[in-house]
Amino acid sequence: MQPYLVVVLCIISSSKADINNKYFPESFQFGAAGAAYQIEGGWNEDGKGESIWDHFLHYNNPTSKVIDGTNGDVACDSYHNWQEDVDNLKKLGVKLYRLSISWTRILPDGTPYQVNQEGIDYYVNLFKALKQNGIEPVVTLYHWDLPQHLSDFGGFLNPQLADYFAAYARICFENFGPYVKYWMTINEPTSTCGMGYSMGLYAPGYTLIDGGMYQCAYVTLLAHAKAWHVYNDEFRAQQGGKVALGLVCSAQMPLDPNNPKDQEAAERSHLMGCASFGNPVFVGNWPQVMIDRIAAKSKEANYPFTRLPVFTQEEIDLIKGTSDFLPLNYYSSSLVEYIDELVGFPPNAWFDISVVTSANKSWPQAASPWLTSYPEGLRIILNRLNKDYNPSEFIITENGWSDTGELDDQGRITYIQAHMSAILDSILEDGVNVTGYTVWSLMDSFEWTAGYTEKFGLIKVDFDDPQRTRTWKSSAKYYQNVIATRCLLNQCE
Ligand code: GBH
Repeated sequence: MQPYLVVVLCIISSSKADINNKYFPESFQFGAAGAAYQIEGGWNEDGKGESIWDHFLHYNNPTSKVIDGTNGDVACDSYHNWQEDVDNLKKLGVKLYRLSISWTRILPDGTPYQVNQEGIDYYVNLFKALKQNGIEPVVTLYHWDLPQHLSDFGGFLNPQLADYFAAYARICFENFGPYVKYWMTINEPTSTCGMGYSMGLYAPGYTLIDGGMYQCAYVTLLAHAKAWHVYNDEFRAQQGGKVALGLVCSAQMPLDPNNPKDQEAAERSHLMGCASFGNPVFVGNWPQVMIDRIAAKSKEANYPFTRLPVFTQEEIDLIKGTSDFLPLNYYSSSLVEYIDELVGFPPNAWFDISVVTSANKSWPQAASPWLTSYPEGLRIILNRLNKDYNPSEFIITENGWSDTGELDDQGRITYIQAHMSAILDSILEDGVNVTGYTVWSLMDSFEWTAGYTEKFGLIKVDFDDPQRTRTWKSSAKYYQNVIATRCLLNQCE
């Protein structure tokens, strides 16, 4: 045997030895996840209106926005193949299926003026089928596919969007509430505000680098809070579900753990990232360091006001306490290095934070450039959020690994096994109440700017086949076995 092979095998077996060999608690629920634009297709069928992603990818040169020039017009065609999706979920043995509702399937122009019954029927049929198979839907109201009409109104830059969103949420609660116990209002606002309104890489494609992201964050928080209050005031007593904002967070660790400057930079990176949405919802208001730094940087750049919208006390109170659980998306973590303050014009969020982040070179690299594997980071961030926010319950609503689509996807197995192990450590050793896990993703799907080049699915979808044939990968079989045995290894104790 080649010496390097021996080394590789030792690494694999020693890492397996770190896998938690206890059983998952009886109450823990395994699941899988996906999102409307990424899987449904049927983009203009049965009365569905145009979303910003439809618009973004129909009216621009496709390869300028998405690496392979593709879009979600058909995707996995789950609009037609949903029964097969339910069959696969049932076969896997999951108890949770996280999906999102396409706003423009329900309200074609986004306004409550006209409700599209065919859109309502699609989801009701899906929810009924899930329930009949003992699967609880975890429903995201907004996974990035804003109605184009509302984007023309200013989208997440216009505070009135919060009222439109609350009206849409009410219609969803009315029609789907009887089937749904877990609602997520908005998925990963850090991603959609940053990529959509500041970097311009996601729809609607704005490059408002000085303040688009903050205005979007402000409107997002108002929209989320108003939807939560609609549920709380009008539906909770009868429906008894939970509503929360979906966060994406990771461990921000000092590059040099002993360097106080790196420690401070790492803390700042956490507070101006994950906590920029976590604090308003769980604590009230933006983190103070964010308020102070953006005010100072705005002043330096000759703004006679701060670029971070200032909440009124009434708004702080409206938003605070509006999360009934903590849906957490976790993929990878960062090492954070202190640097001198970045200055330049125009000012922007990057300069406002002024840190450099990187991945440790020893962390395995996925097909997505931004994704490396550091399972311990999940445990670290869970502990942090548990301490700061003390939510009644965590669900890991996204976690997964991308490759180029191989059926024998050992990399995905290694990643999800290690991350589920970290979750088990958190539950059993740290006393963190994680009640569920919905792996990203059930099937290969449209991966935004990466098109169909990065595959996250447990199940392969043949995008060249009009039938969009689904094929189980090795990871699906592994996950099926974990669910059946509630154990990550061949044997548990
Ligand atoms: C998730 O975001 C999304 O919620 C989900 O829809 C998606 O399918 C999944 O990731 C996998 O991609 O283009 O280099 O600037 C995870 C957090 C934030 C990761 C935005 C990618 C853009 C990186 N994402 N980020 S880059």
